[in-house]
Amino acid sequence: MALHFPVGFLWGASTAAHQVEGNNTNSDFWLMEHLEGSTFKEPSGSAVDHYRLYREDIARLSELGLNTYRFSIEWARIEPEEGLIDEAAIDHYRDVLNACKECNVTPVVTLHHFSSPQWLIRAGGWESEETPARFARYCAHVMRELGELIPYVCTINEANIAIGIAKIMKRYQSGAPGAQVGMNMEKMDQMQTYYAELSKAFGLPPSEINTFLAPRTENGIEIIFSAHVEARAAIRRASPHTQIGLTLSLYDIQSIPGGEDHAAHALQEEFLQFIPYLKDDDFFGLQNYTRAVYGPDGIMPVSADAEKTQMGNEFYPEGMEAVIRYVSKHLNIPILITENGVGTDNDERRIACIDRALKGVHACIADGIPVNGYMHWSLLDNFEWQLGFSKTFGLIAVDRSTMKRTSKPSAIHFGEIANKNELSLMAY
Ligand code: GCO
Repeated sequence: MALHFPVGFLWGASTAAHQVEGNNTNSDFWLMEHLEGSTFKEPSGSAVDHYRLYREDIARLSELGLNTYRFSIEWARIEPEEGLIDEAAIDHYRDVLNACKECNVTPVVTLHHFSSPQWLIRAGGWESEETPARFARYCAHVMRELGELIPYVCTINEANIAIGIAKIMKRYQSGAPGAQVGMNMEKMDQMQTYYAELSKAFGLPPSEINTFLAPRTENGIEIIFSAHVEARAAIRRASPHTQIGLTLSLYDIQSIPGGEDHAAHALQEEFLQFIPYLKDDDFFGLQNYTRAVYGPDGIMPVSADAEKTQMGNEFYPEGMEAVIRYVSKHLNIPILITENGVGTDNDERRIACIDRALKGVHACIADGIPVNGYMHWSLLDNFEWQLGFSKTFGLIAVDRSTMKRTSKPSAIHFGEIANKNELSLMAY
């Protein structure tokens, strides 16, 4: 039996600049990765050299059968110092967009994917009242220059990630699901040394270093979402044809008897509270990797017999359907799946992840929910933030000693689904 997808469905894969490009030297992450006592397992270095090899990577994506590429533009490259635009960086991304066009690939561009310019952090970062205006100014500039080549833009990736990070810091070592991003919990103990170094590097007391991937005050959360709203207005002026959204990191939220209130609270905290900021967007970017189950005492540890991913999360592709359903119940705009995937060295499980998640996507579409695309995380094995290169989410493997790319069977499999616009049901 085969499940057919709507004509024009966006089949794609995602990356983020800092995770793939390499040598993002003006970003806050670059600085943090190189500190003594760094919580990063290794620095990003030349990552997978995508800043140089993007044409090859986009051609490969297209040859596989995919028609969409989600990638991010690095703010620290465009504006390495406040107010100073690097025209060569603009030209670079123009060429990335032209490479997509030449391959008939639809670009979905993210304007902020976790990393920020160092100067922004020195100026107060993601707790400063001035950050929304600074972000909107950068977005407007990019969209004035490149907007005609950009049909879809995500302003901020996982704008709600601070909620997930605060939670995992609290429940660290409890065995509950981690954040849907690579945080290195083993090094939590050396946080103090690290913060002292960080303080020197940024010239600020630790409490005033507000990078994006950190717990936020309530005011900080509001600043992030205001940055989205201001950027949206600026982008609409600069490039009226571009569809605008943001992305959130969402869990399938489940409960067992007695856990219903905790689950309801999680839904409110992780999703519902943000709806006022999103309801006027053109689309919603949904990102899901696992489920979180609540019991009478709150979040429950991942069960011992569950299949786990390299990230320690439960392998649970069925979560996708549940998340689409709760999002569409509360938000009446088209949905793009901007990330879903699995860190694994067993590529057959990646195939199972794709098929099982897509089955859920299809069921939602069949019920009339407007899901217009699915972008797998990730196109390439890459730099999983604090966890370095140890986690493999890619459809394409990269030998970092030669930068040679090899498509995995999952890439071929996913490409065939995209080509045929249909999913054949198999048993896993
Ligand atoms: C995210 C991320 C990616 C991660 C992925 C896997 O948005 O959290 O976009 O940067 O690599 O989630 O953990």
